Amino acid sequence: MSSAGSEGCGCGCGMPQRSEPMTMRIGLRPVAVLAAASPGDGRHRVAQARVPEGVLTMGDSSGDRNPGDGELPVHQIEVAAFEIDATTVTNADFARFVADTGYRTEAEAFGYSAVFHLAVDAERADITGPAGVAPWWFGVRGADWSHPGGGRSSLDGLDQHPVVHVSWNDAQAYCAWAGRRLPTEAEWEYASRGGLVGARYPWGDEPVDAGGWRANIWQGVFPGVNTAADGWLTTAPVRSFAPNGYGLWQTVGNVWEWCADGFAPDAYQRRIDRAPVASVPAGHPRVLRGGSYLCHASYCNRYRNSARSSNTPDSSMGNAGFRTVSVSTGDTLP
Ligand SMILES: [Ca+2]
Repeated sequence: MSSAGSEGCGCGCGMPQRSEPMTMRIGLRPVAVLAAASPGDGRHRVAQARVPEGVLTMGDSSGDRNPGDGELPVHQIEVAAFEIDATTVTNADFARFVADTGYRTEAEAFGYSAVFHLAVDAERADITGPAGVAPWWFGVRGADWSHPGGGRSSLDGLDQHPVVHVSWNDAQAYCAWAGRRLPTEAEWEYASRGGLVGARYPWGDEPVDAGGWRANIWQGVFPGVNTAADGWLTTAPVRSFAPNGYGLWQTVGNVWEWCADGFAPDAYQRRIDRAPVASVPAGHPRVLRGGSYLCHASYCNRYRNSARSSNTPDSSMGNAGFRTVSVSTGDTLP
């Protein structure tokens, strides 16, 4: 985006990167400066879903994978039981964090973030033009978590929508405050599958529009015409549609979700099923999962359990948020 660098992340919706991998700026407010919480101290109020221990069959088994995303080979991983947010963190949740800490997100520090062109609500002078290789993304000065469309927008009516314009580093700061952590990529996929082995979507293999819409994605002709037949042009409230078998809402569609892991397209081939945070350089791209309201079967078919994407940890955009998991004794992730 603008002078900070703007290569696409390689995902189908062309999410722009704020900085090139390996040359990023470290998060402006190190996680360590925030007072760490003890798990269960009440700061984090998102309802929990219990995911039992088991064996994850990880990767694409549907045949509609995206070349280059690294969804193969399908393989199995043992996953310990954990508790995960039933929904993504909402604007109301994030507002409590900001009120308690005074935290400034990276979008606020940089002064801009990436907004999908149909969602821009800003003065023309604040729109810096296409943000990178995808012309439907604009770098918008004044866009941040509390101004999701730009300087003229607000959170009015959006308390229960997912917080967006938060970078991976911002998500880490929230986790430190909340006494939580981001899910690993394997934990995220296991939770999203909701107990269904090998299914394409959290609800099974039925199409997303069978019997009514089951997720918030794109309808129409991308990127110019969105009929919003599912009810939503951009984000939907976190408890929209129906939860999966483990009680998780909207793991696919709505917003991409940051995971703890560093991203490598050949991770499965190399059997690096989970790259610990500490093992990747600070600016290495991080995993994003679940797709967003911009996904469409004809263009960015990533509203699937196994779909993978990534972006640099200082990048923020209007279609990415996060959910957290419980910290257990023995966890090695921050
Ligand atoms: Ca939609």
